[in-house]
Amino acid sequence: MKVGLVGYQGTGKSTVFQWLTGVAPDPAKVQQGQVGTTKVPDDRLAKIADKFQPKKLTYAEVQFLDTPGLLADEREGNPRRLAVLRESNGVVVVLDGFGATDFAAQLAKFREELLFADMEVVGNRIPKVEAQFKKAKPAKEREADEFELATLKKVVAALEAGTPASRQGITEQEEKHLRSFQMLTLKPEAVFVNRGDGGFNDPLPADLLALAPTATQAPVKLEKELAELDDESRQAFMADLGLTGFSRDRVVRDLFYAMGREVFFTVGTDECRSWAIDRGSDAVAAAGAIHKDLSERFVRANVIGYADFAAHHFSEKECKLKGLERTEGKTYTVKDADILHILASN
Ligand SMILES: Nc1nc2c(ncn2[C@@H]2O[C@H](COP(=O)(O)OP(=O)(O)OP(=O)(O)O)[C@@H](O)[C@H]2O)c(=O)[nH]1
Ligand SMILES: [Mg+2]
Repeated sequence: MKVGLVGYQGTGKSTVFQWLTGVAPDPAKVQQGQVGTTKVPDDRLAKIADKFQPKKLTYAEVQFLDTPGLLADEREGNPRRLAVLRESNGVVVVLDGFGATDFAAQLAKFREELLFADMEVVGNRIPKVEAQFKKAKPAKEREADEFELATLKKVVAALEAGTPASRQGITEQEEKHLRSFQMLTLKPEAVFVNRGDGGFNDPLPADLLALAPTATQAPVKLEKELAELDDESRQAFMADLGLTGFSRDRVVRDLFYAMGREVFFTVGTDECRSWAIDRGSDAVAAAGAIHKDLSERFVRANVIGYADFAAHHFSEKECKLKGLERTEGKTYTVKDADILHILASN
């Protein structure tokens, strides 16, 4: 999963990128989108590992992409700057929360950039399809061209009216003609407010909190600076500022879940591990996250819910005795933090 950090110039994307990934931003790489990888912290997995003391402890990961900032008053060049995002699986809009206060207006304006970029890429295809009508073609192909053209025009009109592709009710058949555009407004979107050293304890405005997924915030630069201090001064400063802890782990988790992902666990004395999957995945897809082979030879999954596992000392044996380990088939919808044991044929 690759998540693009996007925003206007100077909203702090590179600062947030470094804070999330520990990777120093390299101006030479930003045009292509610099990638950094982060483990998704998980207290539940940490507790499981406390019990199992495995040889290896492995966390699911998420990749963040630092991208070039957009120019607020030069819309023409922005689609080109956004092109680096096409291959990402989701976008995090980073808003300036240290120099500006109009968060909702910033977001609305930025969303227009995404709409505009999609309009351009889809709209550019229209004359190419129209040119097809000048050629003699069998009726079947003609019909396909007509369908494609109608789809493109409908999508562009809706984008022009301000409706992101994700809310256009695009059908499977229409999606086939749109897939190659990798539309930005079709990707999951989260909003992050990069707070300055004041106001970070204030709640976000209601319209941002009402977003689904809800917007999150943190004083990123401040936390980075505090992390560099020695323990004593850090504690003194934090007490002064009314900061009770660092928010990086929470933000990584918030963004991971905001992208429509969740985890399941595999446990044992060799390895305890969290695996990232799309929310709502079935057991076969979960097996495929471990290994393609495992999904192809899937027979069944033994499942213990996390709450049951925790309530019974993280003991598979105890859960089995209590009848809390279920046997599930291919179509079982995995729940976040399920403990899975996949059984496959030889
Ligand atoms: N005061 C203050 N300055 C910040 C904060 N976050 C970032 N900055 C500053 O804002 C400037 C831009 O930060 P970057 O992280 O480079 O912003 P960016 O979004 O990557 O910028 P571009 O890549 O040019 O679009 C830097 O000078 C940062 O030090 C903050 O929370 N408070
Ligand atoms: Mg930058």
